[in-house]
Amino acid sequence: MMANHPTDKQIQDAYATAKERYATLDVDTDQALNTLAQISISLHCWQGDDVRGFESPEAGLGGGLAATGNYPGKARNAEELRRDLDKAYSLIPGRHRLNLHAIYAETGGRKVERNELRPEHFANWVDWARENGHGIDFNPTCFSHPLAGSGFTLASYDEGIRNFWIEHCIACRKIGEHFGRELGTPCVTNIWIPDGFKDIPVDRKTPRLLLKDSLDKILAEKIDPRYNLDSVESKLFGIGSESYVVGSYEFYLGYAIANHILLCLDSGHFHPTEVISDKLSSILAFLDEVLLHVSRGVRWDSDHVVILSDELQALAQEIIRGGFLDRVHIGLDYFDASINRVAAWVIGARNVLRALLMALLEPLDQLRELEVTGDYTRRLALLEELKGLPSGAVWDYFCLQQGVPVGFSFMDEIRAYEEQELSKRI
Ligand code: RNT
Ligand code: ZN
Repeated sequence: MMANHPTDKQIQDAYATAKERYATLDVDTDQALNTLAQISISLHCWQGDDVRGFESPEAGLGGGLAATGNYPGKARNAEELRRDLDKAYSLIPGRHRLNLHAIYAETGGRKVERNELRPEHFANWVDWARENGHGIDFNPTCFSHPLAGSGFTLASYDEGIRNFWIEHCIACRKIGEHFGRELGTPCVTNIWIPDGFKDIPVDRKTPRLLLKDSLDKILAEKIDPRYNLDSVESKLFGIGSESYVVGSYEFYLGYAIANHILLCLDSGHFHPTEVISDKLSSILAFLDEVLLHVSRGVRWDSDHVVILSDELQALAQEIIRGGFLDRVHIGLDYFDASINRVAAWVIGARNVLRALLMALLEPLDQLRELEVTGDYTRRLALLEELKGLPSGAVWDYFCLQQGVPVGFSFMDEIRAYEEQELSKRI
């Protein structure tokens, strides 16, 4: 299918009309776009190679994670992954971050144990990030490893196993600090562990106390928050940990508040009808900052590509309406191996930005006024009316302004990249 794309003039005219239309509601579209241009999304490197990494990609994915599909062209090494990321960033308006995992270390073919990883193993990533203006966020990889084979890491009953993963997490915080120092923007280092039981445990308490103790050891050394911010990510269940997950929401919420660190909310890590949008205003009453793993669960934590769903819009509205932009770190977390992986990044990231734009285009003062004065009829009517306003024209103009393809035309670039690059990877 050859799509006809709108001309620049058509985009500009549509924007001028949209701007006037929003002005009737006292919404300043230029201001919304200025704010949007400042927002950085952290793109998860692991969408590019189905969470394999470079350590032993043949070994298979552990931790109860699953990337299904066999679309050709996944990145097989760091050069390919960076090339794919470059392509993705070039199709997303704005300047964005990279979310790296420890298994993406480049050790020059030498086996380096995870507890011995150092900043030098990420030198190429730092150089690339500096050249391209990306901040980096980081994650210890506490899965896909023989010492995670039992399903337990930081909460293992085996002290040796616990210590290995404690050392790994400490090493990762230092690498995060290095990223922050080198790139001039703090790295959020996020700990997620798979620990849990497939079947009903007898003792739910002890693993949690062990995890608490491990985290205390990991965080014992203070690191300047200008360089590294610590975060912990909760989960409800995983494959192989259906009955009990040590690092539950309540556990980490408590831990984060007690220790003044960040909490990571992954949209796929709750009961299927439970949403993270409603949690932000509660959590941020007690925590300074949170990290989001924006994902999409379909019936379970399936990590589908993020679409412009009602929940994504609700999440964006909570961030904007609450004035939380500088306290919420927005990252993506999904892995779909059944479609073009570069497009998967682009589609998800563009959707997050679109949701934020729609939230930025709300006549917030008016809506608040209606709520405070108890005029819930007008509140409902106005909220519904807003859905039909031309936010798409504002979005198109933003893409034009930022020098990235407008609308569906980004898929032309994806197709060309697939022909020139991805299809050659056999
Ligand atoms: C797993 C967590 C975690 C991972 C990444 C790869 O359920 O969501 O964030 O997806 O660390
Ligand atoms: Zn996650």
